Amino acid sequence: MLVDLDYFYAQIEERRNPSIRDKPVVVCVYSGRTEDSGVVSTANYIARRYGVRSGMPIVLAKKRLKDVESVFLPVDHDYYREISDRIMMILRGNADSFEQVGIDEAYLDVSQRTGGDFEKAAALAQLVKSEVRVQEGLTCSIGVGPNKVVAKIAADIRKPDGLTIVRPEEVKGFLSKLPVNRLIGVGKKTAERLEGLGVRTIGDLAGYDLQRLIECFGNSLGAYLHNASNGIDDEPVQERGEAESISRIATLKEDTLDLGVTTQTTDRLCQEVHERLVQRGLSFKSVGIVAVMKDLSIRTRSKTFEGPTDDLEVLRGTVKELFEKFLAESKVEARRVGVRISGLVKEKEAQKRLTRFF
Ligand code: DCP
Ligand code: CA
Ligand code: CA
Repeated sequence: MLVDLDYFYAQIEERRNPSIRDKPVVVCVYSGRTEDSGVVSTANYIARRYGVRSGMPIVLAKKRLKDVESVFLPVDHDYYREISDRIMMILRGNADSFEQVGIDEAYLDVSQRTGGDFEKAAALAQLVKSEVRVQEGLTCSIGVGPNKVVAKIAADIRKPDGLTIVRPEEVKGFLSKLPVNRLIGVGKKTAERLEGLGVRTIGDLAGYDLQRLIECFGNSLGAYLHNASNGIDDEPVQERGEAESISRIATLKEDTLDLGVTTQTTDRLCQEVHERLVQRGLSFKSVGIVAVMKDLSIRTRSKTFEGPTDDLEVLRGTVKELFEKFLAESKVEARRVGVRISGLVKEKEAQKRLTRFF
């Protein structure tokens, strides 16, 4: 599934100050040259009804909204990033593997945990939406499909607060009537060139001769256009680059301050995190815990070692130790608990460092 937060920066601003909620809200990157120079970062859906769009000059947005009482605010990146990080934790906790794309969207591979059942995936998507709404007070739109290309287009179809499921047998019918620019990677230029070939919809593209696409767009884009328009995509969902961290979070059976209860859950999370670590051939240097409390506040603690390790028992022990101390000090009961390892390095490097001591 692809999860994308709705009008992200503007929705955060609405949440911060609910009194602006029923007005057009425009979040701006002011360049500082003159009072109104700069561009629109994003706008809420009320402002969009007046034609305000991301990337538009602030002056133009003001013109479109000149007869309406509206709210213009400067971007507050650090704050949006902090909220994004917390949401990504929630999303990651609901995926077999996870790939964040930009500040407000992510792909979740849920094939294993749903056994490939689209009804279960639909229920999981509802759960994700309600977790994000309850814990962060924000809405998102989700697309569920047999692969990333389809999930992405599905997520864009109904916004805000949408949920669109496209089952394998529905892919062709779903895609065929949409304009080609719905495909990621098809911008204005490619769309214009396709139009020149008489290709306007994804259905037109799916039926177009592959050889001729390759002649026009080269091997890689040509093949992509052919496959994507036919709903074919084998790109795996994977963490980007040398992922900064691996984490898992889960809801406890009951709200608690009891170390025995949390350990039951965190032991399992440690195992999952460790499996992922081993799969990717990595070692970790830091261990962190996170707890979402009964009052929905979020607490974290962490510990960093001298050198990297990939030992599951070290991970378990450290998590237990961190929770023991944390729970003893806490007054509010924990509702969800999470485990995170970071400072990740390739195993070989870790080995090299170790052997240096012998
Ligand atoms: N953004 C930006 N400048 C752009 C596009 C986006 O600064 N030209 C920022 C602001 C957005 C955020 O990135 O809130 C996410 O971009 P999206 O394209 O996902 O747009 P929104 O989340 O704002 O709206 P939507 O509800 O259409 O997803
Ligand atoms: Ca978005
Ligand atoms: Ca986005």
